[in-house]
Amino acid sequence: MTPNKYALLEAAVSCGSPFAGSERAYRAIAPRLIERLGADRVSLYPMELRTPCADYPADLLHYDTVCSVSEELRRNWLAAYAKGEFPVTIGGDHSVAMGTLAAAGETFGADDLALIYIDAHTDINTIESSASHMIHGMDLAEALGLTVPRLKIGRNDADIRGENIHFIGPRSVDDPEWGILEQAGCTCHTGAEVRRRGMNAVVEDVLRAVRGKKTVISFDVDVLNPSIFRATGYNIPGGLVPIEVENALLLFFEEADVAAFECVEYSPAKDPDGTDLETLLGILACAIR
Ligand SMILES: [Mn+2]
Repeated sequence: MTPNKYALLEAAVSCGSPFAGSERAYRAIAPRLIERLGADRVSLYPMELRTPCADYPADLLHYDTVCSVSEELRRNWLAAYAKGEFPVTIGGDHSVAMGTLAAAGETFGADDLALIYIDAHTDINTIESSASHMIHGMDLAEALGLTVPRLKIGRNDADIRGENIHFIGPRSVDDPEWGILEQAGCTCHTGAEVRRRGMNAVVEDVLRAVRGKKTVISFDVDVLNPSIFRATGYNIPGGLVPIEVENALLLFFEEADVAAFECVEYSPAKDPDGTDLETLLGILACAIR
């Protein structure tokens, strides 16, 4: 089903990650989506760029800034959904998934929500396990209610159950994260598994698992292979190619009950000639139509 109206939700923060740049992604992407879809099919939810806070706890870097963005995003998401619009979060670093998942968990209920997380990483570190203390690596531990109460967005302790989280494409997973995601019951289809079995086989498994659930798709552009796409913080070899992500998105949007979409970690500052933006817009055209 094609929604009548998309809500384009800006999440203007990059200090949940070690790299500046992604806080301006919405300003590059949104005008192009409006151009393609037409202004009458788009509602805009812009956000002020945040100055990274100067003081923050050593174990949660830029805590105030990151959490204020996720809280504002959550409010905008809920307002858009209440108007019947299809929420599209444009980050920002991946910490903004805390705002998206808080809103989706409150709307659909943790038991009825599934997440397809297309990313080179699994972002499931707790405060205790994180070596970097960057919140963009902890957003799923937050959504699962696995980490400390002070890192909490929205009303629910847990916005989703681990068994309803399906990763596609991870190839850079911290050692402690394997234990956390296994304990939580998440399913991880690594980049290597996609290469070995093919994307379609992985998509079939995920479709079967998310059947009957409201599904959020969170797409981190760093899942892509750096030979093709480099405009993001981490350029890790062994990634997916655009057509794999495009096919997966087409199938998920055709066959799953996709209720919200998110695209994060695109950095216009690392894309001076705009080549990667064109690649990204081709991928987004398979999700937002
Ligand atoms: Mn990532």
